[in-house]
Amino acid sequence: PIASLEQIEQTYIMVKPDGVQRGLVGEIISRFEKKGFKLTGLKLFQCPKDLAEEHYKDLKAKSFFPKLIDYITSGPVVCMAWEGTGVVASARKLIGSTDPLQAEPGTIRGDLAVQTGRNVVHGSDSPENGKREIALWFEESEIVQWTPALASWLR
Ligand code: FUP
Repeated sequence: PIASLEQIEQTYIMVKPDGVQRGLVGEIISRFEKKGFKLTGLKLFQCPKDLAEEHYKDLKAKSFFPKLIDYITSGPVVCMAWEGTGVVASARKLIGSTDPLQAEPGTIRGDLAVQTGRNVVHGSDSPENGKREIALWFEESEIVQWTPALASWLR
C-alpha cells in the first residue's frame, strides 16, 4: 500500500569529520539512497562551536561533551535531510549502535568504524528531533521538495 502522508518523516543525517576525511561520504550516502529514501537536503559544512553545542545540548552534562564538540567541529561535515516512511527508525538501523564495536556487521558503524568517539555518522533519534535538527542545520531554502520523474529518462 502507498504510505499515508502522516507516515512520511524527515531525519537529519550527518557524515561526521572522520567520515569526510576517510573518504566515506559516497559510501554513506549510497546506503540511504539504495534503501529507497529521498534526499531533500545536502551540503558540506564547517560547523561552528555554538551550533555543535546546540545540536548536542541534551548531552551537555556528560563528561565526554567537550571532546564531542571538538570532534564535530574539527573539520567539515556533510549535512543531509532524508525523507520517507519510517525513515527515522530505519536510518538508525542502517547506522547501527552508538558503539561501533557493538554495531552489527552490515550497518554503517558496524562496517566502517571502531570508536564511539569516531563513529562516522549521526542520525536523529525521533521524528521530532528530525525536524528540530533539519531546522537547526539547514536554511529553509536549502531543503528541496521534489518528485521522481517516473523513469521517463529511460524511454
Ligand atoms: P547516537 O544517537 O548513536 O549518535 O548516540 P548518542 O546520542 O547517545 O551520542 C551522541 C554522540 O556522543 C555519539 F555519536 C558519540 C558521542 N558519545 C561519546 O563520545 N561517548 C559516549 O560514551 C557516548 C556518546
